[in-house]
Amino acid sequence: MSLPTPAPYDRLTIRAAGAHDSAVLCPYGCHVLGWYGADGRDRFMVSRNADFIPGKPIRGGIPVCFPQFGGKGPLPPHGIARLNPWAVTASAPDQLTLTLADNDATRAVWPVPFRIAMTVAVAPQTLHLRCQVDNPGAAPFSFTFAWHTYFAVGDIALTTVHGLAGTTFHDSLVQGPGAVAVETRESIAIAEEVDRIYANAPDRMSIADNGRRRTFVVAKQNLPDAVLWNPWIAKSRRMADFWPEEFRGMVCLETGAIMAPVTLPPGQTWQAATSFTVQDHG
Ligand code: TA6
Repeated sequence: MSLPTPAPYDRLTIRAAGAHDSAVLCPYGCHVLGWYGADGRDRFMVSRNADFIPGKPIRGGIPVCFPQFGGKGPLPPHGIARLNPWAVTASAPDQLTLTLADNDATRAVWPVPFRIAMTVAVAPQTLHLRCQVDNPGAAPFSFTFAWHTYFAVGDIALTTVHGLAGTTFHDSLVQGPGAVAVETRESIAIAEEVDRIYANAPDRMSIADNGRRRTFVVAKQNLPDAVLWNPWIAKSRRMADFWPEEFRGMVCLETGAIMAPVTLPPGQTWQAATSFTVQDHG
């Protein structure tokens, strides 16, 4: 059965069975734009200045970073997956699967046969992400990957991140040997720009959104690394697709395979997942 082909920025909504939770995504980048509870409050942040322009990334929600995380490489920052429309290949009331396979546009930037499929499923208080990358070609290829999730928080000054104590991180804001250190804090507060890749991070982490009296629990599978990012004041002002004060209402806690690229032999498959659970404290 061929599924209807929505336009790249069409809002596709999925709803949890027997609950009020819902999520909204668009085919462009297989980009999750929103995740909502019964109260209608967004659990993700999308900038009011976000671009919805072909060829540009959407600021907020869950950018899919593939086949390159970050800007150090031959591809556009965070790769090409978030810059191309995906096809809807499976649909149910509470979940959608979208797929991007190599085409003339992707091959012009990254001359590699690939297929990436992502399933987004919503359940009570929970959002599940699953990803599968296939190598249909005759040669191996390597990639890095991340879900670059922008969590909405009531006030960054009242927000703490947990679960990373003892993890080695690479501070993207520091050059030289001092860039590598071990996280010592069980409770990480954010009061300046932070941009850290935590290598081999625990599979369970959390964000205490004390401003909105809720906790986000992040559980990852087959994604060794995590990224903690907040642009803070100066970088926020340099981002045209971001409102200068929006850093106060967001934090990125990302799950990925970043430090060690994944090499996929011909005919092989790579799978990974991440689940978000929100606990409301009333
Ligand atoms: O995940 C952190 C990071 O790599 C930061 O260095 C910052 O560049 C952020 O991603 C946003 O990247 P983007 O290309 O979406 O502006």
